[in-house]
Amino acid sequence: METIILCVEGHVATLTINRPKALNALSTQVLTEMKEALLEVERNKDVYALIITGAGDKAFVAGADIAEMKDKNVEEAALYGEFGNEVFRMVETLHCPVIAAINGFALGGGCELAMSCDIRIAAENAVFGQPEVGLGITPGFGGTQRLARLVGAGIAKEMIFGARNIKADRAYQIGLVNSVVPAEELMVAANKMANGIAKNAPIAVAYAKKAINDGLQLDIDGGIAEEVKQFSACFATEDQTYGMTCFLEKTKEKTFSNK
Ligand code: DAK
Repeated sequence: METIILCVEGHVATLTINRPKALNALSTQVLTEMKEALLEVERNKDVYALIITGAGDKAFVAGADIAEMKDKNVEEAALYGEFGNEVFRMVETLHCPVIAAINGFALGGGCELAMSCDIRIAAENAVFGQPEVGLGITPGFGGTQRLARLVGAGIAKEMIFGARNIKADRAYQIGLVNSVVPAEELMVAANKMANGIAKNAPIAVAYAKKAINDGLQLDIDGGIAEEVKQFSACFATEDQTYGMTCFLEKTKEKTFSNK
């Protein structure tokens, strides 16, 4: 792969979008290679958490590739939108939690990629925005849907209609990111969180992710039913017996088997 770097350390994988000269803009090649990398992570059940970040110190992702998009016709734009959404849904439904480590501009498709992750940690220099209407288009990789769900319709509309960027502190204030850290501490913070997650029972974490994500699409009764389904499924795992035995035997250091 030319535009994606994937590395695995222990139970944590890091996917870096590596096209810094174009501020990691999402060309078809980037999206295609990202899909390939995500399939590799999905196959590797030893990966308990994934971090997504951008190469360089300026951008997470500055958006979809405007040069590539400019001359598309309606059908080509629809195909491009579908493909981007397919890749972002893979991020959202990956078996393990995905943390976005946002190291600069997260605009358009970059903001949308961050929002398809489970948790967002921003560097102090991060900038967020959905500038699409200033280019004559609407957000096309889920921005109208995920931003409204994350920060509420009013603030999402203000950001999307106004095409105005916001800084990291405002993103934290509106709940778009979980935390803001100094730029030089970003990857340390992301790895600390990922490794903290990886210490817990991976199947339980995966089921909890599914219960939250699927439950958000349902009414409260449907959501509770989904939770019951995931909760009871945990009792078919060795990690449930092990985790509860460790508690009763006062064993502090646990190593879950992912079975
Ligand atoms: N696409 C392509 N190249 C980009 C880019 C992008 N989004 N962003 C930056 N670059 C390139 C620049 O062209 C420049 O290339 P060279 O001129 O050096 O060859 C290089 O990266 C460095 O950028 P700048 O020289 O502009 O750097 P500055 O520090 O001056 O400015 C900036 C940084 C992030 C403020 C600026 O680059 C900028 O405004 N970039 C564009 C941000 C943006 O508008 N992003 C949203 C893109 S639209 C859909 C599917 C998808 C989408 C919509 C619909 N459907 C099919 C329905 C998604 C749309 C978007 O994401």
